[in-house]
Amino acid sequence: MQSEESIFIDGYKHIRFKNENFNEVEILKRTNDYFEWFNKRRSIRDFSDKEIPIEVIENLIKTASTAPSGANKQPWTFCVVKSSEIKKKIRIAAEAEERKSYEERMSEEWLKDLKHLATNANKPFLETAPYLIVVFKKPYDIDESGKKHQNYYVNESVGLACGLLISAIHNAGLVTLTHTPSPMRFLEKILKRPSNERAFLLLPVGYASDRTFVPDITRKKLDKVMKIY
Ligand code: IYR
Repeated sequence: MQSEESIFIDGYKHIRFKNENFNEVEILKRTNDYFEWFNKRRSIRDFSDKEIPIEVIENLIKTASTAPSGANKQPWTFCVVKSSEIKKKIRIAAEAEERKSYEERMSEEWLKDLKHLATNANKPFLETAPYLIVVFKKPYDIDESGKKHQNYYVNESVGLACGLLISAIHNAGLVTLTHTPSPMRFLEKILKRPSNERAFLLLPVGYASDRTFVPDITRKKLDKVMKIY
């Protein structure tokens, strides 16, 4: 029996998709408003230690976890670090890696490219921000019997989930930074993640500190990033 609301394809249930429809004037306004709001997003390195309810973090992660993923495998784990002891461990390990990167691993050109952002190996935000979200990717899943099952387009999927997470954080009036203290293996050890998880990105989440300055940088002009065929 097939009803209006659902059909079966190859034995699998498909449910009727319903979406809001807007007229062209509304679409133009909504897309422009969304752009203007989004264009205010900045990567922030100075965090306030003001607390945030865990329910807010749960909502952010529920949003991120709506991202499209290869075969809908949702190959991610979002580890939320609230504990100051664990934050301290992460900071010590991250700063050790960053010192090596800034002193030995990064090329002259790379260091020159970062100069205008005023970054360095010190990462106080890893202890100041009320939460760190450490995102792990899962190249494969392990079932109860220990068998491995491959996931698909894992980097794309987890990257998309991180993008949605960043947009949800911005929507909440909170701030974050896409921090990549490479190599990130220490995060797997400190957070005792299973063997199929690899650290992907670390995002401190919180309020910006009261007097925060960000580099005076601009987005590329539309004609540099968009080509119409
Ligand atoms: N991960 C280092 C270095 C760094 C690299 C890039 I590419 C940036 O855009 C910013 C920083 C750090 O977090 O300082």
